[in-house]
Amino acid sequence: MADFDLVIRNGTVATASDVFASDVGITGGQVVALAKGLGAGAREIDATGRLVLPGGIDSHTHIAEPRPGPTANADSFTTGSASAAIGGTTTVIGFARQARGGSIAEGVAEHRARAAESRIDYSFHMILTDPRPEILTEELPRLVAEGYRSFKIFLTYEGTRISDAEALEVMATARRLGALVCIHAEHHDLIMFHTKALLAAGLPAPKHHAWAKPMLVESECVHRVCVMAEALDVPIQVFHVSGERAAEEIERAQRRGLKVWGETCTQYLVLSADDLDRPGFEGAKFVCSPAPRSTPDQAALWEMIRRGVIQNVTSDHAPTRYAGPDGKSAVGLDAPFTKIPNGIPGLAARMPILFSEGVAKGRIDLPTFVSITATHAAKLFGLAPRKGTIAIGSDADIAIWDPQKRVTITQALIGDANDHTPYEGFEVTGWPVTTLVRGVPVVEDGKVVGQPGHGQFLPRGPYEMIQPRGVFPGPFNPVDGVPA
Ligand code: DUC
Ligand code: ZN
Ligand code: ZN
Repeated sequence: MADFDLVIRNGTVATASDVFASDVGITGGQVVALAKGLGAGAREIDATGRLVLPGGIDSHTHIAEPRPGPTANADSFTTGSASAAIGGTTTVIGFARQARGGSIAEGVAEHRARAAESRIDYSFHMILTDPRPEILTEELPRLVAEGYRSFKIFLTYEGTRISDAEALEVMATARRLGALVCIHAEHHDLIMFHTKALLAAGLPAPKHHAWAKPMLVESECVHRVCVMAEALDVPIQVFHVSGERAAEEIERAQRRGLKVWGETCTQYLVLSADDLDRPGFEGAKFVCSPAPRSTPDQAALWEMIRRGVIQNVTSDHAPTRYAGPDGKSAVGLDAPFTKIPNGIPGLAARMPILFSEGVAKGRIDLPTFVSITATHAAKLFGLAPRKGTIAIGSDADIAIWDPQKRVTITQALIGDANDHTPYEGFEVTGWPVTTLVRGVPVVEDGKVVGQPGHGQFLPRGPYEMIQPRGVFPGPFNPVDGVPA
């Protein structure tokens, strides 16, 4: 009679705080023992020479999100979750979107149905495109209580963006309900001004996407949303911080004591505006927003990670194929950058690139890697301590890494439904060979073995980290209309 369902034996376990030699005993999908020399498992994995790490949490992923044509999101949850697991990720947070004029509850129900085929666990942010009073006061209280505890708002993109006045109403609602607001912060009118001038000057190529959205459009808006959050005493996360000046705004807000958290993405650490200038229309494969920046910006972001200003690195996986009737090239090989759908894929590449560029190259240590890929996201989005760590009682979401394995990233390896990866040819050291979700192998020796539907929805209840501070800059609390 075995003592455990599964024992991972002889590995080196790492969490966001410790690195130690230990076996891991798993029963009923949870970690139940951590010690050397554990008794027998019904199944055993020999992890000699391997790292045993918490499975990644990618808290910013666009999987199977519908969008108006002609282009389309390439992934279903079946393919997206396979790709995530290939790269060591065991939980994704995706986006349920409100259609303008429509209901967010409908968007959530539709996305739940799509996500039911996921092989790994999942939760959602709700994209609010039309925060009418009845949405804020009737739908959101119900949905937050059901476990959808974060909102995304956009301050740019026609058809998706909301005004500053609406953003303030969303923030006030989040404060009342105990939800977290995540923000796409770019100065819309300034982007439009640049865009008009670029097109008038005959500068419509993919590389001019970055010219239309210089760092200033982001850093101004990050500053603005931090001020709004300060005035209303509302915790926020700024999504996809792309370079130094935007990160400095986050740091300034944090120094004022605000609960402002910064996320960056793999692409801002390893890609640059030069990639948008590849021959022909190839630059379209790198069009995302904010735009990739410069090599000094990449270095500044690593420094911000080391200083703890940026605590979370996601993929912002937003896959559009290049070829075919719904691909990026379908807009026309001479189309202006304004017609190219924004977004690049990156679910599988995220953790290997961060491990290789971060840990293997000595920019960050192993606990920091665990924190930025899993633990911080678990805490910030209310999934801890069940997710994001290896501890007694946590879900056995585990990626077993070969830290020496050298891999050249190719689309064939990535396993999503896209037809290209922006990281094609990128060489990494370190690769997750086996990925377990609640103790069940989803990837084994590099092969996807997990079944669609194994993934579970993760409702998120109230939690301390996103409670307001109770500190207002003046004598009045404008959210509740009472003295502060
Ligand atoms: N930017 C986003 O904000 N979302 C998806 C893709 C992108 O580039
Ligand atoms: Zn965004
Ligand atoms: Zn996004």
